[in-house]
Amino acid sequence: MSGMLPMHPRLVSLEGGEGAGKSTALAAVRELLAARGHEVVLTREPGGTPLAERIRGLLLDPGERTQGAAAEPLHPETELLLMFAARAQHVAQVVRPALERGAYVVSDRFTDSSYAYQGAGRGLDPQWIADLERRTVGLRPGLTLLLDLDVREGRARTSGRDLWPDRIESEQDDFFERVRRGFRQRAAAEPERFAVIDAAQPPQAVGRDVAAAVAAWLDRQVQA
Ligand code: Z5A
Repeated sequence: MSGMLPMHPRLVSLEGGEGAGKSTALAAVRELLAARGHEVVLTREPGGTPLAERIRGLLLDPGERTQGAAAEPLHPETELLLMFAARAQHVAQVVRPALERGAYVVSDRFTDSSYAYQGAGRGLDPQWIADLERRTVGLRPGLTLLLDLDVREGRARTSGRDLWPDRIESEQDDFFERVRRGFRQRAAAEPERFAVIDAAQPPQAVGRDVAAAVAAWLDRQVQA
C-alpha cells in the first residue's frame, strides 16, 4: 500500500488537472526553497531523463502524427506500465541521486497522477498501481501540492494553446471529473502529506498559498 511507503522530507510533488497552473506553483516552490539556501532540482513526469522523455512522447502522441501507428490504440494497461517505466528510470537517474546528495526535488507530477489518471480515470486496480509503486518507487513525497480546479475552467485555460491536443488531453470531461475526484480522495486520505490549493484564484494568490504551504511544511519538519 502507498500509505506504508516512507515520505521523503525533501521530495515535493505538484499535482492537479489540466490547466491548473502547475508552472506558477513550481516557480513559487523553487523560489521559497532557494531563498532558504537549498539546492533545488526541478523535474517532471512522465519524463525527467532523456529516455523517460522518449517514453513521454509515446504516451502523449495523439497517434495521427505517428507514422504507421495511427490505427493502434494504447491500452490502459500499456499506458500504466509506460508511466511506471518512465518513473522507474526517473527515480533511479534523477530523484534518488538528488535526494541522496541533500537536494530538494520538486516534481511536476509524480505517482499520485497514476492513481488519479490510470486508477480513477481509466478504472485500473489501485492495488496493481500500489504494487508497481512499491517495487519501482519505494517512497512518497513529503509534501504534495494539489492544485484543485473545476475541470471545465482548467480546460478553458488550455484550449487554443495547443494546435493538436495530446492523447490524454483529448479525453472527455467525464474522464477528467473522475481524475479530479481521484486526486481529492487521495488528499482526504493523506492530509499529513497533501496541501490542497484553490487553483481558481489569480496566479499571484495561487503562488502565495503555495509558498505558505511549503513554509508551513518546512517549519513542521524543524519542530519534529
Ligand atoms: N499523466 C498520467 O496520466 N499519469 C501519470 O502517472 C503522470 C502523468 C505522471 C502530461 O502531464 C499528462 O500526463 C497529463 C497527465 C498524464 N495529461 N493530462 N491532461 P503534464 O503535466 O505535462 O500535462 P498537463 O497537466 O496537461 O499540463 P498543463 O495543462 O500545461 O497544466 P499546468 O502545467 O497546470 O498549466 P500551466 O502551464 O501552469 O497553465 C496552463 C494555462 O493556464 C496557461 O495559459 C496559464 O497562463 C493559465 N493559468 C495558469 N494559472 C492560472 C490562473 N491562476 N488563472 C488563470 N489562468 C491561469
